[in-house]
Amino acid sequence: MFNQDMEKSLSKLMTKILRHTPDDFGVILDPEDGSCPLDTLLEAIKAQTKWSWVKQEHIEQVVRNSEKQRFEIEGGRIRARYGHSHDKVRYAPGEPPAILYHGTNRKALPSIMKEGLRPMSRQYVHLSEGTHFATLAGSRRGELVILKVDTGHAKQLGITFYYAGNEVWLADRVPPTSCSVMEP
Ligand code: HQG
Repeated sequence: MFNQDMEKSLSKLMTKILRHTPDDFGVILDPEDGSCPLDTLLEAIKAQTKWSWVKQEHIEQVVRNSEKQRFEIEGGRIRARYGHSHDKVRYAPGEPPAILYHGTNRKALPSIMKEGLRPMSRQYVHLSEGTHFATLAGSRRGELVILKVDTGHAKQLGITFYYAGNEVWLADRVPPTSCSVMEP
């Protein structure tokens, strides 16, 4: 039986392979879009003793049920849409809404207001069109703080924004003067 716990656990393994350490699983991701054939991912997962029974439909179920739409399947290939720490996936530059949101925690605020938003261990800073995604992200590490990013201001300072789909935008960095704390 493929229950919710197993689905979550398989999703974590998939993010590990598709975002962070494909080499550890013998998977080579496309250097442009970070994708690999669905078959390749399936074989890499099945090579793990614990997951030897997995079928393509289980992977498809994880993709379908991910509230944050972490993955994308197209033309027999699969990729993580965002969140990479491994090679830098390329995205087309886009025209973002005037305001984007970033969820963080109270302790990180002084440093962010001094040096701006940095990708830290990922390849890009993660931003969203609405506050829901930002709330999910920022609630993971202590007291939630939501930052509003003035994208027009950031663009004037030379920042490019990239669209990763499903309301998620990425940037190489965001200057501190483009960020303000959203009052509750
Ligand atoms: C913070 C998860 C100090 C930043 C999430 C964040 C999201 C700084 C942390 C997605 C800083 C990095 C991405 C600075 C940024 N000084 N702290 N200058 N600049 N930070 O996880 O955006 O469930 O790498 O505020 O929910 O939190 O995995 O990025 O707190 O959607 O699909 O440094 O990943 O989605 O943390 O999360 P992360 P994120 P999944």
